[in-house]
Amino acid sequence: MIAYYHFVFVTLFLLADIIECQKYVVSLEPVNWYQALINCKNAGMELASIHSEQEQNDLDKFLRTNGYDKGYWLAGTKEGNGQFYWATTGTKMIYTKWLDGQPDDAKFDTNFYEGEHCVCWGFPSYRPEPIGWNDMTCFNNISYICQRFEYCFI
Ligand SMILES: [Ca+2]
Repeated sequence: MIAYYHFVFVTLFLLADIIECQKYVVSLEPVNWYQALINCKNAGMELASIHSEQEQNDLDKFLRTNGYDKGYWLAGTKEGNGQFYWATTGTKMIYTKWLDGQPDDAKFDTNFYEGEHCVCWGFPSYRPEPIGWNDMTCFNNISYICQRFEYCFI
């Protein structure tokens, strides 16, 4: 019997494709971007980053399926020269999905006219469609998305 289960397990293992996939967790606790980075780390995860259209679609599907439709911090931020990068991987932002008119580095009195340097998915008061990214003041308190890479069977 044990040999049979071993056979079944090995067969399933060989038939299945193993891919790298992401597990996403949304925290609705509103915090600033820096705290979101720390909170994900403390949870054994990373603030979410998106490197391809496939990843964006996977995340969008996860958010829609679970009814998350507001604004959430991503790990994007920018250097002094204005180049956006992912703080968790240190890589330049190549793939982007900015909302129309973003990033606008908006300067207003509540951010002391210093502009917007951190990236969020949507707006805090945003509803789905179209979906995309917005640059915001890093000290805004909003929800955030953590991610962790896992291996999945398909
Ligand atoms: Ca903006």
